[in-house]
Parts: sequence; structure tokens; C-alpha cells
Amino acid sequence: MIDSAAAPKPLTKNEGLKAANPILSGTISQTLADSSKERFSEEDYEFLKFHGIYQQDDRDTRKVAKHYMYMVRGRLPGGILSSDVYLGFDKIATEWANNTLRITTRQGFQFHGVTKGSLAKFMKGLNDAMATTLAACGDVNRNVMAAPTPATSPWVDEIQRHAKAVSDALLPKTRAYHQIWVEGVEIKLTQEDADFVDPLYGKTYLPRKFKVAFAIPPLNDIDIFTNDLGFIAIVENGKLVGYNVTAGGGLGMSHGNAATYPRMADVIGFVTPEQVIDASKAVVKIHRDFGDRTNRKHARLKYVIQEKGVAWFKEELNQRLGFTLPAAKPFTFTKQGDLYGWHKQFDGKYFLGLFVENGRIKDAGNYRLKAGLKAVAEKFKPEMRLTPSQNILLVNIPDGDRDGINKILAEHGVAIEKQASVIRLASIACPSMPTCGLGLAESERAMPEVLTRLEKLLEEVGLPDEEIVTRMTGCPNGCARPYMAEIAFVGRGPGKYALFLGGNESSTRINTIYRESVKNEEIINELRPLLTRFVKERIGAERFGDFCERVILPELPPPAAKKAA
Ligand code: SRM
Ligand code: SF4
Repeated sequence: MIDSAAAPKPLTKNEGLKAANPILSGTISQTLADSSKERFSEEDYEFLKFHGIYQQDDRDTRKVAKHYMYMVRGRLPGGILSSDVYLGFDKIATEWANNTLRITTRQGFQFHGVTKGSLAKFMKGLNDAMATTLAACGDVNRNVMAAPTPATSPWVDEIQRHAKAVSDALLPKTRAYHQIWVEGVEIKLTQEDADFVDPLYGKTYLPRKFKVAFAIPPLNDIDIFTNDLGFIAIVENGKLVGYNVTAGGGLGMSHGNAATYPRMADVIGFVTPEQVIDASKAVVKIHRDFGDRTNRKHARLKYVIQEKGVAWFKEELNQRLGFTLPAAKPFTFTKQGDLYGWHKQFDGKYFLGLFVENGRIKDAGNYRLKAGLKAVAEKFKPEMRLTPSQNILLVNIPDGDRDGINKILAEHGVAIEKQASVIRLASIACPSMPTCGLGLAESERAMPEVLTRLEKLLEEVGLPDEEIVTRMTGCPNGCARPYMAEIAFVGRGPGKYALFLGGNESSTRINTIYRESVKNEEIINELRPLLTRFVKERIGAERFGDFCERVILPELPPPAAKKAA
């Protein structure tokens, strides 16, 4: 009789795919060349992710017929791009995508609605613009985030350099990406290809995605604790002496599956700038060697650390590094979010923070952000930086260019002074419908209207200028980092959201589920009594998230008060 308890669990299908084709080419080049095929196979769907491409279908028309289309995600470490790269992106978005550019919550760009017939041209155009999508998705390290704002710290350029170095060091070495998308050649898997072993990732890459970020206290604009690996800049005597290392953050969960949960990273120790790459590789290898390859819902580094313990993780890291990490140094985060309008940089130049609602750069009626940014990029060539809150900064601008930029933006209906209400400026939402195959409810298309009602409610209760961090996602995967928000709406089904309350201003506390399912049209009725109480019972300048944590959430009956781990 077989002892089923002792039988090892089977590896996931993805593990078999990677092992059989470690250069990650699949049959992408063949399907690309075959115009009779309207889509890629299920296997290639998985390989395409490593190339930064998702095969999607238009959810608005799904009931009639499946219209396949592609989402392409660019990798931009620290969110930095030149005006020339931006103009290249604008061109390919206009010609071959849905005429919008979508800033992501990890400081990248996504392009939606690329057809199969345009995919090769699109990818060539993107690479010609000196950009890449390699490893923007897949079981590898994703876009490395870094604090982008040049007014808040003189260390931004230095940490951005470190972030770029980590991004480069963690790139997979497969040549398939270049061959397919840049050289346009057909790949026939050779024995040498089948034997390929990536020097860092090995033959089967990571069990799941991996995410790295750099933050500069006191600003936690990066949501550092939601990353698998984080570096918190430490400055002493006017010098960046190194970083506190964080590990084991991640937000993805599934409704009703208690074995999945959002988790904030632990602070592990301290490294010097010279040790950052080695530490990054060592943490990647721990994930590679210990992550669960039998269950993709349980495969993130956060579960390894949660289950084996922080002490075990530190010991494993020390062993791999060959030295003991010193203790972390003191740091404090006080704020998240972006600065809007004009601000002076440390070097005397200026930057302009522009709010981009849910990250979607588009032209709509009199508001022509896409055309305006293009005109500014062509004439003034500012460096551009994408922020983790889905906004854009135009940086390194001489004083003399400011009037010209103001004029162009005004001509395109883009405000600089009062760009939106305080609550809207502090909001983000994931794409969800009609592109995301995992969306359960609307998000990017629903959030603007929910905020309009919330703005009215805040006026009604006498708090028109109250900043409350609100985030919406179409499902519990957490792409707009909802579990760090003061108020979060997490899609449960069409028109229905779980309501989470109690994140804080510095993004250092995970919120708590308050209602399992609220209809979109009931959101304001649900929030009205809470905000009314907030006005009466808040202590001093207490934030709504802190008030919920202090007053509202402790009142929940125990079974409903499910704190995420
Ligand atoms: Fe995400 C999957 C969009 C940041 C957690 N995410 C997806 C996919 C690719 C859906 C899919 O697998 O088919 C979404 C594409 C939608 C579309 O149509 O565009 C998607 N995620 C996004 C973006 C575009 C949201 C945004 O509003 O900007 C962000 C792209 C970032 C980038 O440039 O790389 C994005 N995703 C995040 C974040 C936030 C972060 O990283 O700071 C998270 C939570 C943090 C984390 O990783 O734990 C996140 N996305 C997920 C998950 C859940 C992973 C998990 O561990 O359970 C999925 C589902 C999956 O991987 O199977 C997912
Ligand atoms: Fe899609 Fe869910 Fe991510 Fe939103 S949170 S983009 S619905 S996977």
C-alpha cells in the first residue's frame, strides 16, 4: 500500500515547462510568424510572461466572442526614463496599442490592447526606443522600485544607481528574448538550449515572482514593506552609509482562503552599499531554493519566512553571505504618496509632479495629458520619473523652462495648481476590467466615480480637504496595494467590494477587513456613519486610518475582525 502522507507533492505545471525549456522560448517565434493562429498556446502564455507580455482577451466583449489582445509591461528601474524613450513609448502606444500609456504601481509602463498581428512591430519599436520588457513579469525579479522624488532627499540619485545595479544583476541571461523580439529569428530548441542553466536562477528560475524596492525615510512612497526584498536608506553624518534590509513582504491573497494573506516584510539587518548586490542575490537564492514549487498560491518568499521564521532566514542569509549582517539601524517613516506641482530640487533645478488618475495617460475631451506630455517632451526634454502611486514627475528642469511647460500643459487642459481634490490625489486603482483576466469587479473604471461620491460625502461631514489614502482593486491579488490603505475596496464580484479599513499615513500597517461585501452603490452609506463619528471623536489631527484602528475596528465582533497576518 502506498503511504500517501509520505508521497511528495507534485510540482506545478509551470515547473515542468521551465525545466523543459530553460531559455523560455516556447514556440513563441513560430506562433508569431503564423498569422493563421489568433493566439498563443497555454504553454506559451506562461513563457510570454517572462518576456513582459500577457495574453488577455477583451472582457467587455467576452460574452459575444473572445477577442485576444496583449498587455506589454516595460521594465524601468526606479521609474526613470528620458524624454526620448517616453516619445518612443508614446509612438508605439498610439500606433499599436490602445492609444494610452498606463503607469504601474511598480513605476513601470503597461500598454494594453496590442493585437497579435502588431505584437512583433510593437516589441521591436519598444526595444528600438532603448527600453526592454525582459523579466517585467514571470518567475524572476520584477521591476526594481526606488524613491523617485528629487526634492525630498539628496540621496535619490545614489539610491537610483543602486536600484539599477540590482535590476541589472538580477536579470535572467536567456538569449531568447533578444532573438525573438529584436533579431526576429525563429528559435528551434537545440540540446544546448535545453541544457541551459541560468547562473543565478538555475534551470527552473524562481518558484514565483520576486520584488525589490529602495526607500529613503521618512518618505515611504515606495511601500517598502510590501516587497520580497527592501533596502531602507540610512544616512549618517551627511553620507549614505548603507541600507537596512527588509524581507518577506507581499500582498496577494484569495478571498476565503486563510492560507493566503498579505504580509509586511521583516527588518533583517544592515548592509553597506557595496554589499547590496550580494545580499540581493543571496535572498533571491533563498527564495529559489526554499520557495514552494508545488503550489503557486503558496510560493512567495513571504510564506518561507513566515513558516521557517525570521531567525532561520537571518541565519540562512548570513551563511550564504559568509558574514553576519549587523543589526538594522534606527529609521522612521512618516508619510507615503507624491508631491504635486512645482518643487525645487536639491541642485537648484525644478521638478513638476503631475497627478495621473489611476496612472492612465490618455487624451479625453479637453484634458489631453497624453498630447501635452508629448509636446513637453519634444520641446523641453525633461527626464521623466514614474511614481509608485501611478503619477509622473518631470525632473531636472531649469527655472527658465517652467513658464513654457506651464503654457503647453495649460493649452492641453492639464492643471498644475489644483490638480484634483486632496482625497483623489491620494488614491490609486488597479486596471481590472476590461483587460485583467483575474478581475472580479471594476476598478480603474469605477474608482473615479466612487471618489466623486466620497468627495461629496467629505464635504457633507465638513472635511472637504481631508487626506485619506484610498485604494481599489478588482480582486484580492493586491496590485494597487490595497491592504496598506486607510480605506480599501477589494473586488469580490461584479459591483461588489470587500471594505478594508485602518492602514496608516506612513504605509507601515496592514489594514483589516471591515465588511466582506458591499455593493458599489452602498459604499457611501457604509462610510457615512464612520466619517460622521470620525468628525466627532477624532483626537486632534488624527488620521481616518488611525481612528479606525483605535475606535472602529476594535468594535467589530471577533469573527469579523480578521487581521491579515
Ligand atoms: Fe499585479 C497579477 C497588474 C502590481 C500582485 N497584476 C497581475 C496581472 C498581470 C493579472 C494576471 O496575472 O493575469 C495584472 C494585469 C492587469 C492588466 O490588465 O493590466 C496585474 N500588478 C498589476 C499592475 C499593472 C497594477 C497597477 O495598477 O499598476 C502593477 C504592475 C507592476 C509592475 O510594473 O510590475 C501590479 N501586483 C502588483 C502589486 C503591487 C506591487 O508590486 O507593488 C502586487 C502586490 C504585491 C505582491 O506582489 O504581493 C501585485 N498581481 C499580483 C498578484 C498576486 C501575487 C501573489 O503573490 O499572490 C497577481 C496574481 C498572480 O501573480 O497570479 C497579479
Ligand atoms: Fe487584476 Fe486583481 Fe491585479 Fe486588479 S488586483 S489588476 S483585478 S489581478
